This record gives sequence, C-alpha cells and structure tokens, in this order.
Amino acid sequence: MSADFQPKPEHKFTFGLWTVGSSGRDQFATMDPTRASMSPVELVRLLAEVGAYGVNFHDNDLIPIDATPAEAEKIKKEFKAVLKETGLVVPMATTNLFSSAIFKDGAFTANDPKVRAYALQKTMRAMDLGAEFGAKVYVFWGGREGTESDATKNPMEGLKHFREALNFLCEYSNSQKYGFKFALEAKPNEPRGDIFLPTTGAMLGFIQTLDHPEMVGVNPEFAHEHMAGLNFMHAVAQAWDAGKLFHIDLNDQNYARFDQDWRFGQQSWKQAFFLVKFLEDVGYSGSRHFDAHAFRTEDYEGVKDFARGCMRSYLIFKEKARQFNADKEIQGLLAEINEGDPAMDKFFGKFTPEKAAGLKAYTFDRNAIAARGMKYEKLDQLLTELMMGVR
Ligand code: GCO
Ligand code: MN
Ligand code: MN
Repeated sequence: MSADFQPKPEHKFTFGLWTVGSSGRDQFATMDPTRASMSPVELVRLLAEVGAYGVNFHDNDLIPIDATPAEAEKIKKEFKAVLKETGLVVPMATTNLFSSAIFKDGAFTANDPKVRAYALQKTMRAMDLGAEFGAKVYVFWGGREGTESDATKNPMEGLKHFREALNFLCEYSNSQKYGFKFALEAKPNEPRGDIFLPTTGAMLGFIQTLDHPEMVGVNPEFAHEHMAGLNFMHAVAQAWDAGKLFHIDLNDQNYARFDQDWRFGQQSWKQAFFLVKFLEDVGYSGSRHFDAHAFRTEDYEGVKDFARGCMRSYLIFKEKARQFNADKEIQGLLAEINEGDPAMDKFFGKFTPEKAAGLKAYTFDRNAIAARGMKYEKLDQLLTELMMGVR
C-alpha cells in the first residue's frame, strides 16, 4: 500500500502552465488578479517542488503572442534549461485559440476566412513549438467554436470547417513526422453561448468522419461533462471502449454550474472515486492532467497546497479503489449481483435463426424475475462507509 500518497513520476501527474499560473482573475473579470504573475521558469520550479511529473502549455503560455523571434529564442532556451534542471517533461501541448480578440467569432469555425487561415497558421507554429519540447499529445479545445445566435452560423458549415482544419493539421503533423496524437476536448458552453460538439460523446462521433480517425482521440474534462449534468466516468468509459482516451483533464465542479475549475476531489467525491477506479482498473497509462485553478483567495503557498491536493486526492481515491476491489463483503455482493444463469446462455452471442426462434418461443416468469431484490442499497452503503473511512 502506498499510504504516503506522495506523487511519483510513474503516476504521470501533469499541470498546465495556465493552471498553477492562474492569477486568480475570474471568468467575468469582475475582480483584478489576486496573485502576481509568475514566469514559466518559476512555475516549472513550483511544479517540481510539489512533485509533478510534467508541465503542459498553450503556445502563448510560454511565448507571448507578440514576442519577437529573438525573445522567443531566449524564452525557449531558459525553459529548456529549467526542464533539464528539474527533470520535468512536456507530454502535451496546445494552441491558444481563444484569448486574442481575433477569435471573437471562433477560430477554425469563424465565418471570416482570414480568421480560419490565421488559426491554422497559429496551430502549425504551436505544433512546431510543442514538438520541439517533446510533446506527443496535441490538444484541441475549441472554446470559441460556436454561436450565441444560430442566425449567425450554420452548424453544418461549422462542422465542415472544423473537419477540414483537423484533416489539414493531421497531414501537417505527418509531413513533419511529429507523431502527434490529437485529443479533442469538448465543453458545452463558456466562453461561447453554445460550443459545437459539446460533449465527449459528440466528439467521438465526429472523429469517425475525419480523414485520419486513427490519429484523433479525446481529452475529456471532468468539469465540462458536469456542467452539462452528465456522468463523467461514463463518458470516459465510452472513450476508453473506443480506444480514444488519449488524455484527460481532471478538476472538479458542481453540476450544472458555470465553469468552476476546482481542485480535483474537492467536491464530487463519489464521481472522482469511480473515475479514478475506472482509470486504474483498465490500466490507463496516459497523463493525469489537472486542468484546475487554486481559489483566488490564495497566494503561491496556497497554489502549492492546491497542486499537492489534486495529486494527493487522486492517490487517496486510488487507494480506496484498491480497498474496494479487495473488500470481501463488497466483492461477494458483486459476485452475487452478477451471477450468470446457464439456462440463458443459449440465447446470447451471435445471431442464428434457431436462436431467435427459440427465444421468441420461451416463456419468462416476468413477475418472479422482477421480484428479485438487487441489494444495491447495501452495496452503495458499503462503498459510502469505505469512503468515509469507517470501514
Ligand atoms: C477551459 C478548458 C481549457 C483547456 C485548455 C487546453 O475550460 O478553459 O478546459 O483549460 O483545457 O485550453 O486545451
Ligand atoms: Mn475547462
Ligand atoms: Mn480543459
């Protein structure tokens, strides 16, 4: 048992520069920043101090959008040096296609072709930057791809433009031999009124319409599915089932609220537990990326508490999942619940006309079957007590 809950490189805990680097400004900019900005170099040192494995970035988290080539070179040199000094790696990179006002009507799906072309140019350059730092996963979060009024944009056009952009960028990655896997991140709304492809499930359907579906998977985010009132673990399971779980954004959020981006494990304990249990049970080996922010009440000591808390809670849930899998009473109940029925075996599996005829002719005692108590109350209470630490 790893009861010290200390993060280790094999846990693959990563943070974005924009997460621990958040200055505490809120979404509506109703309050000034509450923390002074830290440089990328300082943020990498902070992440190393708390025990993270890796750091991810948007192009402009590292290189300001208006930096001169000489400034960019200097920043890259310093960043490479601090990665070497600390041993942190860069598993994922992405593009900021949402901060500059040029993206007010979207990036790849903007109505203005100049904006769409600029978004492609910016992404190719950002892919070059990510590849230079060894990133293997490239995330696409289309925060501004959407509408406030459906009078303004035809969703069919939006999908077509998004598809063309991804097809182009897959070919670009191949032409440069970057070996990127693309991970599409869905969000239902914010900052747009409605964002195209609002859920992980929607992304999974869309991927099959691309020229290189094998290169493209998803980056589901806990908070985004919860904003839409959905079950995050179910979305992750569908992605895993499809072989498409290329990355994951962990954080926390009350259901059906605005984007909260809380510390992982802060609020939705059971959902977080089942998520961690799922990832560990199936053997997910990618990054556990925390896309969250410390409360704006915090100084940088509080930011460290936040980052440590994300990782520590993950490891505690992992330990609880191990206990769940080892608990005799729980496992006994599960075995009972999932008991097979040999008399039914002949009706399952591949279709044959005989099987269908046999099943159609069979008589079920519907009321007797329905009368069986499933013991789910007992099972769930056992889990609740295990999580509450009295088991
Ligand atoms: C959000 C998103 C972003 C993305 C990030 C990386 O709600 O703002 O989650 O944080 O994950 O842009 O693609
Ligand atoms: Mn988010
Ligand atoms: Mn995210």
